[in-house]
Amino acid sequence: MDKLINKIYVASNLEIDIKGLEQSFPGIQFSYQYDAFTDALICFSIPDEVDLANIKWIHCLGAGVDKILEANDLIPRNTLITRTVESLPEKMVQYVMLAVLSDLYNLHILKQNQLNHQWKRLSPRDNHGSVLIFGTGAIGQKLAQALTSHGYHVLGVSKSGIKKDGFNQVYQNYHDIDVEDIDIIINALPLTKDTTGFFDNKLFSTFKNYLYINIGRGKTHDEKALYEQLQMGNIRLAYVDVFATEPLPENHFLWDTPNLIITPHIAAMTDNYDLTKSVAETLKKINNDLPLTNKVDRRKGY
Ligand code: OXD
Repeated sequence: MDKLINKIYVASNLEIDIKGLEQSFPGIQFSYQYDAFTDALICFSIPDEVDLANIKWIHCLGAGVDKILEANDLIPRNTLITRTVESLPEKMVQYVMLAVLSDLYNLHILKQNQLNHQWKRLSPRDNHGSVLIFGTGAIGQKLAQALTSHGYHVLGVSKSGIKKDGFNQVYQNYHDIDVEDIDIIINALPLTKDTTGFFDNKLFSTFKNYLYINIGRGKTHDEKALYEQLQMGNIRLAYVDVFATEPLPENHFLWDTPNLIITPHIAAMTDNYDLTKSVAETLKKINNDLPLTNKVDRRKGY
């Protein structure tokens, strides 16, 4: 990428520290308006008004770059794409721990009993089973470390099958795993051509009586299959934060699905501080030719 960036269009409601950034990077202008001098973008998806031919750098507001890569064919070959990571993995850990602990204590059943004025002393579940995380990137690794420190045995599935920090073992194929042992499945997959609809009835029904958590993207699972597997009880409880269509339409069948906790894409939201820090650190590395840990591999799609 040509390192000379002049004007960065911030296509977001997040208030980044423009004054501080402009002081740290003299010569670079940040603006909430697009104009013909714009040669870099901070966005979640490519705004319609942008002429991509002039864009040298695109920084994604979030960790998932699927919306930006919808325009991959129109983005110049040399354009650098980076993403925000910062505190997002830690926030994902909090969300996952919320789901895991509320399942452990049967919170959804206790709440139902409360609504029925019923005092039933359900013992907490035991937590001896293994956790299986699909996706072993920055977020998957942070989850694996946190769950390991809570005493869980953590397995992973990834395209490469390469062992990563926090995982006891990583597989290329979920068929190679001892299915009886799996008590919790976490879907932290990025959305790519290969992962679209990856969680289907076949995958879901390979495992039995598990907690399922999706913090990745809604389109990586088949929502009808999710509904059916919850009905059949293969999934005992699901926490789902992401949906094929967001906002989830008012008349969508998932709203009334038993044992499904719906959260409106709030597991890990980028805030002003995260974004400012991520932009500053990425720019500093670009200027000093340092390796970027948040660079997107456009061919892989994440
Ligand atoms: C993200 C998101 O990609 O919020 O970070 O979905």
